[in-house]
Amino acid sequence: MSKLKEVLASKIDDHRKRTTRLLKEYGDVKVQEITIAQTIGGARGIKSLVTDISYLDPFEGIRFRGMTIPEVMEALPKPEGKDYPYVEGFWYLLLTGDVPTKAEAEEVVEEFKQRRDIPQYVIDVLRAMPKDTHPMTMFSAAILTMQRDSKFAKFYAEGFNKMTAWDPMYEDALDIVAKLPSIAAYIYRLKYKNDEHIPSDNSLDMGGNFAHMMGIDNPYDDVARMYFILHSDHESGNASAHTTHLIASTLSDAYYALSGGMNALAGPLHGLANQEVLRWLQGVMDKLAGKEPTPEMMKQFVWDTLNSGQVIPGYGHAVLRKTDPRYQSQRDFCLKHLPDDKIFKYVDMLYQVVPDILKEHGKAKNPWPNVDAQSGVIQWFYGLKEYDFYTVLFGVGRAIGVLANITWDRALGYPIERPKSLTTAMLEEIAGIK
Ligand code: HAX
Repeated sequence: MSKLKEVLASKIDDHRKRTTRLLKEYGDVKVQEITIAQTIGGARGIKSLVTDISYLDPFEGIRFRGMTIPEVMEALPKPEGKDYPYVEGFWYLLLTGDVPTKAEAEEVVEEFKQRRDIPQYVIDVLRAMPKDTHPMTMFSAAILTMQRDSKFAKFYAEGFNKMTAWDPMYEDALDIVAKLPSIAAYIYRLKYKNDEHIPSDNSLDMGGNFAHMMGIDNPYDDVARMYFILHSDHESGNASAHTTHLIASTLSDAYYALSGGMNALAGPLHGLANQEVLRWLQGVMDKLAGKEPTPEMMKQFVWDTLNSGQVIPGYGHAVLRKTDPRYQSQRDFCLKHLPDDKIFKYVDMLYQVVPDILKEHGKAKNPWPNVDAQSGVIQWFYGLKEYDFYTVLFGVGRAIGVLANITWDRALGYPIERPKSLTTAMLEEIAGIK
């Protein structure tokens, strides 16, 4: 058994006692009251999910296993000479809550290498899809296609045991996380690089190998490491994490669950916002026909978008009430590596003008930028200009968080999710409307 799996097994044993105690001795303690606005309004703020993998504070932003983004980037082991940590070491951290040593992280690197080749039948399915299929459709389909190999589904068919169900879920999760960069790179090169593919390099870690298979020079390897880590997890209520959790709660396996989660990520109010930011900026640049925008011009574009009834992509958040630290982290990267880039300057100008406009507009509860406002700029700078691919990159990262979560869901025996609905007449009665 790998060190990671051994540590995880012992953490699960300890943690089960805490969940059992809460349920048995304190199950009737109230967490909160719920309003009509929350019931109608997309369950906003309703505390009905549990995860220990990450926590999102509205004013501080995300913490992974209690650590801020800069703390994670600092603490985790890095490949020799690189600025960003092994994604494999981050996977270890999310699963166990422990910062791995370099040797422990590198053991996971080796384990991922063993599992990263894509089955031929997945390639056949991708190749059979119409060429204008959206990359997210291809990505989700590829994940779903691999369901036939699910160890969890086999385990269920052969006799399910609630106490050990996390083990095949973990094995599926590992198989999937290891393969996703290969699948993403295959889709990219099939669609945009004349169907010419670059075989994986066995000397490289996940981030390094992804950059290599994409055919993009370094430091894109560090971009990949940073990107996958930043996009991994945002506690459990966001649409992709929640969808994955919901599907897995039916004892569906990780392939079904993640494919569904990726379909949620593909919505423009969620992960697709990263492509929308670049699409929107391209529209601005086309209108300017090469001229530099002034802040006044930029303000006008923002107002035109709002007045036409559209949202400003990359701004606002359902939980956050300040600038997203994932945005900040990518901004720091841009300031170091591409301070003079034209699109970065546009994005930075947006940061100067959009919050005040959204405040004046008076609708958005959070006028500040989220992760998606900054991420496309970096990809564009390194030559990845096909912006409809950006959400796939988000998906590779998000898979790491949600798959760690559903492994723990099975470890703690969380039940099938089934909230209750009411009718409008019932709400009117509760409100005292005659
Ligand atoms: N531009 C214009 N209007 C906005 C807005 C924005 N960026 N953000 C919110 N609003 C509007 C909402 O559309 C809503 O309008 P209505 O009352 O007419 O329905 C109103 O402000 C209140 O919304 P809210 O409570 O502030 O925000 P929600 O929790 O309902 O929605 C969203 C959060 C992220 C979906 C929203 O801010 C939005 O649409 N942002 C733009 C799209 C985007 O960047 N999405 C990615 C978010 C991060 C993420 O999940 N990444 O994957």
